[in-house]
Amino acid sequence: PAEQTEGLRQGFTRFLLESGALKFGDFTLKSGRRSPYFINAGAFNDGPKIALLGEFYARTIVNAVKAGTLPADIDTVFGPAYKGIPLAVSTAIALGGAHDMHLGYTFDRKEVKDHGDGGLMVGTQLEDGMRVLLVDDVMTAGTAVRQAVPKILDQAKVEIVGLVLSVDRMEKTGQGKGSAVEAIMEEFHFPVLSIVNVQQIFQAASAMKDNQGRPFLTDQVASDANDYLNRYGA
Ligand code: OMP
Repeated sequence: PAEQTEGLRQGFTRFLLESGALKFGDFTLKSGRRSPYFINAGAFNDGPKIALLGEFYARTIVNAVKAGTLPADIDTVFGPAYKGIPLAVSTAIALGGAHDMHLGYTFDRKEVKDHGDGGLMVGTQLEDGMRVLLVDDVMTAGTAVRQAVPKILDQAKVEIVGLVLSVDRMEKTGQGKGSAVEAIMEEFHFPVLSIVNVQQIFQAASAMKDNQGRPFLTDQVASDANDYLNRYGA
């Protein structure tokens, strides 16, 4: 239900703010854009935080399965190395626990291994006909995902059933008018979901206070974010 999704977005926004994963300042992005905010999934760096992060992914996936956006019979969750590794593992753990969805996890090696079991992939090996769900942290221009998809499809004739992100920054690609997420969906023909998008973050955060009663967002931050999205938002 819509109310539950709303709760999920509010809860995740609070988690981003309280964990320090969402920072305000002056950040140069991979794309070269200078952004007044940055989402660093590396801030989810201890057991409780990574477990909670996995739970947020799992709930987003379960909701999408209920809505028919994702199939129920997914074989494995793939997270591109390195940052995608804890995402895939924590998501698979959360799905297998409270949500009773038992599936594998898979990630790629960045270096070639020529001894032992060899292989480019770690975890559940990709085989023809498998259904693979991609997870990643943040999408700006979609470069990270464009690199991950061919690596997966080179391994076996799998079906990529979708991509789940923590945050959709809702930015223009630089070519064409749509967002990077829209461009990826069109190019690869799978749904792209996010736990939250940047508009929902700022909407939810504007009403939130830290544990000392101070608002998380200053007027300056809100106005800088608004300017940035007017320029780069899709
Ligand atoms: P694209 O590959 O352009 O979609 O950018 C997404 C990647 O940039 C992420 O996987 C991160 O490596 C990094 N990033 C963040 O982690 N958080 C942000 O808020 C913005 C970026 C970024 O550089 O665009």
